[in-house]
Amino acid sequence: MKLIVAIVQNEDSGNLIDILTKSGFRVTKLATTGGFLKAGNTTLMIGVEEKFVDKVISKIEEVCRTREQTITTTAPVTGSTGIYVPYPVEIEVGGATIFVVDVDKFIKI
Ligand code: 2BA
Repeated sequence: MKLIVAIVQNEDSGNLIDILTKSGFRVTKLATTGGFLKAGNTTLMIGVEEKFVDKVISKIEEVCRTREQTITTTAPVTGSTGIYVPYPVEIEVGGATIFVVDVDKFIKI
């Protein structure tokens, strides 16, 4: 058995959970926060037999979009003035970050 851990954007999570559950997969949703943006995202845990891993990944690919996000960073005005000015930088977030890990034991009581 494998555990798929998928970090997705909040905007995609509802849709993705619906599609996965309708396809017969079980999903646990965790509310998480990205370390870089310090903004909310969603982590999904999906336990599946190995033969279904690619199917789940293709569902994630179907739903999760890459989005541009603007962050503000700072840079010195000129070398030695000690003055920093904020300026916007575009970054690309998502579609999804996916980890597939081996499950040693799966117990349901
Ligand atoms: P965050 O850490 O908030 O990162 C959001 C986006 O910021 C990233 O999108 C990436 O475009 C950018 N970014 C992150 N670290 C950066 C850095 N050191 N320099 C420049 N840009 C940086 P994604 O790569 O799509 O990642 C989305 C979210 O997935 C991340 O949110 C984090 O929560 C998770 N994630 C990504 N890679 C991970 C990893 N190796 N381990 C654990 N979580 C990861």
